[in-house]
Amino acid sequence: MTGLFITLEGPEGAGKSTNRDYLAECLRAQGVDVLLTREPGGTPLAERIRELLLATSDEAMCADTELLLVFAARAQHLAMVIRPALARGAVVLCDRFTDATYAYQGGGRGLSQERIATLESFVQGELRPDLTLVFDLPVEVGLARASARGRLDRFEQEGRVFFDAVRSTYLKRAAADPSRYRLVDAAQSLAQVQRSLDRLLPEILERHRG
Ligand code: Z5A
Repeated sequence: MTGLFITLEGPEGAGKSTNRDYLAECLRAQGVDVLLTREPGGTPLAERIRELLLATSDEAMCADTELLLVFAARAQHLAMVIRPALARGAVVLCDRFTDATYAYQGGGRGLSQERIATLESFVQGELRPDLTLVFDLPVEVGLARASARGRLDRFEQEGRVFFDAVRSTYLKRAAADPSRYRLVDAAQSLAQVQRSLDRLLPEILERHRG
């Protein structure tokens, strides 16, 4: 068995967390060692950075600060959680990773892809996800799902233009590398989404067995 790094991406309310848990259940039923985690966060220190990133405040956070905080949390998460789990051969299911940085700080905030790529190499070295599931859905559907939960965080308070840029960045990245990305139609019912994941399971198990 080799470690396998799978990330789940997509806009708000796309069902990443719900489906990450479903996928974990399916893999564990096959006897697979699964580690569930998320970004920003995944360690106590990185979760504190997450709180800084999501909290609304009177002082606006500048885009470079946001970018550096995201990568600071990621450095900690990689060192303490992701790399050790991959080294022991686990399947790591991570709710968001660096594709979210390209989508939110790149697409949404307008920071250059080159600057993000520089930090990506600095923090991750050669490590990239083996497989990335992009849960895609119309912006208004995702925002309606997120708003139904109540108070909106700092990102969820952004406007339509921001979320359109987030979505289109994800779609462009997925189209550019079909060997790594799988697009999931997240506007379908949860049962239909889970059937799509069932169809991906054999590929995941095969990749894990190396
Ligand atoms: N961020 C960033 O800017 N840069 C970065 O590098 C990283 C992150 C890593 C926090 O992420 C924020 O951090 C995020 C981007 C930024 N921006 N925001 N906001 P997060 O992943 O914690 O936040 P989120 O995307 O808002 O999570 P979420 O809204 O919880 O979405 P989700 O995990 O995709 O959805 P869910 O919790 O599984 O489902 C949401 C609801 O929809 C829930 O009631 C479900 O029961 C329901 N649901 C799910 N699927 C369905 C279907 N198919 N039909 C109907 N209802 C459904």
